[in-house]
Amino acid sequence: WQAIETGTGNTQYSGTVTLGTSQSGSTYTLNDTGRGGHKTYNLNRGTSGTGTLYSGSDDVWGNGAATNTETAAADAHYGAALTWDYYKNVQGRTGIRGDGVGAYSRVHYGNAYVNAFWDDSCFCMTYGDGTSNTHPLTSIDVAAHEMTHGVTSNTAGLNYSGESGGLNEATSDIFAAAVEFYAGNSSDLGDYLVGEKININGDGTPLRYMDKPSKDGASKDSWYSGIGSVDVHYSSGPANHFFYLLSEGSGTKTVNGVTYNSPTSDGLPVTGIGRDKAALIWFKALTTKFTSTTNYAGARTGALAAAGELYGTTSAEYKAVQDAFAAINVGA
Ligand code: ASN
Ligand code: ZN
Repeated sequence: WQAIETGTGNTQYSGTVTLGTSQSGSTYTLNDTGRGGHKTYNLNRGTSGTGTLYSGSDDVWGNGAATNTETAAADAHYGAALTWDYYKNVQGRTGIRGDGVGAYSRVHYGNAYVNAFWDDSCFCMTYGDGTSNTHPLTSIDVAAHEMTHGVTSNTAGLNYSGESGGLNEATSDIFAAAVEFYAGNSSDLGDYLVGEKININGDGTPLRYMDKPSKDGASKDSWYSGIGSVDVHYSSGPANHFFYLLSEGSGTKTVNGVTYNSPTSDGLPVTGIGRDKAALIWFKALTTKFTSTTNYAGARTGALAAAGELYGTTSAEYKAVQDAFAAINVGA
C-alpha cells in the first residue's frame, strides 16, 4: 500500500475536498497513512465490529448525497484529517495519544441513529445517519468534537459526570469550533455553533450556541452551585461561554456572517484576545493543569496558570481569562 494525498471526497457538508488515501495496484482505500493510518469503515447499519474498510477502484469518494454510501465516509474521513492536522500543526500534538498513531471512524451506525460518539475501548469514533438516514452526523464540528473526547481521555481524563463532565463536553465543543475555523472550508466556515450543518432539530437550528448557551433551551450560561447535577451537555454551557468571551469578547459581534450577542453574568464587559490564543490557553490547561476531578473553580485556576506561562501574569491575556471567568460567575 502506498500513501497518496490526492483522493477526492464529494462530501455532504464540506464540498469537494482532498482526502488522504492509500493505493495498491488499482485498489484505493480510506487509509490515511499520512495521518497515523486513520481508516474509515462502513458499518452498513450494523452496530458492532468494524464493518468494511472503504475501498474502491477509483480514488473518488461519495457524490455529496446521503444516499451514496461513500458520502458520509468522505465527510468523516475529512473531519478526522482536519482534526489530526489541527492538533499536530497548532497544538503540537501528533495523534490523539500524541504518539503518531491514528484512530478509525465508523459510519452508517444503526438505522436512522441520531448521534455520534467516541469510544475509548475501540479508540474509534462512530456516526449515525441521522433522522430518516438523510443527515449523517459527520460534519467537521461533530467529528472534531468526538475526536477531542479521545484527546481529553488521554490527557486530563476529565470524569464524564458532574462539573468535570461539563468541562469534558465543553472541551470537545471548544476544539470543534477551533478545528472548524482552522479548516477554513468555504462550505462550512468557522463558527461558535455546534452541529449547525446536520439539521439535528429538524428546523436548521444548531445543537449548541457558545456565545449564549441558553439559546438551546437547556444549557446554562453561567456557573451556579448545583450545576454538577445537570446533563454534561448542558453543564458545558458556562465553559463554552467562557471560551467565546475569551476569544471574541462580550456584546454583539459578527464572525463569518454569523452574529453573536454574548452576555456576562456580572454585567462587566470582557475584551477578547482572539480564538487562537484562547485555544492555546485551553489546550495547555487541559494537558498540563486539569485532572480527572477538575471542577469549574479548578478550571479557572488551571487556565490562569496556563495563561501566565504563555503570556505572563501581568498580560492582557491573563486579565481576559480572569474577566471571562468572572463573566460566567466563577470568581477568585
Ligand atoms: N455525541 C455525544 C457526545 O459526544 C455522545 C454522548 O452523549 N457521549 O457527547
Ligand atoms: Zn461529547
